Amino acid sequence: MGLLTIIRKARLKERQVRVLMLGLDNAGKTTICKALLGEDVDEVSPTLGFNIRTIIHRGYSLNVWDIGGQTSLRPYWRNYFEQTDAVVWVVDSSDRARIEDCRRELHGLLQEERLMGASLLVFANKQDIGGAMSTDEISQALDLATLSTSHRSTIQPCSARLISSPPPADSADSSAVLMGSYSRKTADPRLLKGLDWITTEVGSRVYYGTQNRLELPADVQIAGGVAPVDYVPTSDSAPAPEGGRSA
Ligand SMILES: Nc1nc2c(ncn2[C@@H]2O[C@H](COP(=O)(O)OP(=O)(O)OP(=O)(O)O)[C@@H](O)[C@H]2O)c(=O)[nH]1
Ligand SMILES: [Mg+2]
Repeated sequence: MGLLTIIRKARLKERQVRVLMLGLDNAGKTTICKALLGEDVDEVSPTLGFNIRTIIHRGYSLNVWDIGGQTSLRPYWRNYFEQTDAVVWVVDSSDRARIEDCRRELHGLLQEERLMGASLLVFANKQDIGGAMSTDEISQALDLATLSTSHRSTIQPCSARLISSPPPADSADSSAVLMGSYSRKTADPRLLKGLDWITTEVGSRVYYGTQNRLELPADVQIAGGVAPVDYVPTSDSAPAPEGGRSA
């Protein structure tokens, strides 16, 4: 096991997760971060560099790097690849005109050697817009089936601008963890499902890594589309045997 792998596993055991959030400009990356942090989603402007946001979810600190997606900024994405545990690829589901650009960028990105160990969560955002592409359409257009042979992946429909009413104070809803004290707005629960998937993925690396198949805690639902592929540990990815614990 290489030194970087050891460092990475130590970090995961401390429940620190590095998440790279990428996608074409206007996809809704920054809005998703704001929604997940209970911030006002009406206040958003194009990201010209990057934002780092820490989202606490299920006892994990997800350090989310939200990078600007404009064409001129994409060459700089590679500056952020190191030590990435999960890539969150955000798609504007209403943007049919650029879905081929979106596919090309995503496939180019995942060729990167430094991202080989990273899991892939695709957020099919803007589902609130009439005529938005379904997750099946997006899966096909992005050819996620091919990517799932090299990266564990899933696709999750969502709408970062969808505002649901807060659950009751005694609710066990995991969004309570995210929001701390509730603001007026709460995030689309489907965004939280995406975070559930990431934390389960990371948990599986630390706790289930020696098994051939990813096992999920009973309360975790995987989004439709590309289900997590079977986990075949490699010499680089198999951690020392651990007791089975869920994230
Ligand atoms: N209708 C709708 N609009 C959304 C949704 N999510 C984001 N938007 C809007 O899409 C636009 C772009 O959102 P951003 O969050 O700035 O997109 P971004 O991916 O961060 O863009 P860059 O920073 O340029 O890469 C904004 O006008 C948002 O209000 C959504 O789920 N539904
Ligand atoms: Mg942005």
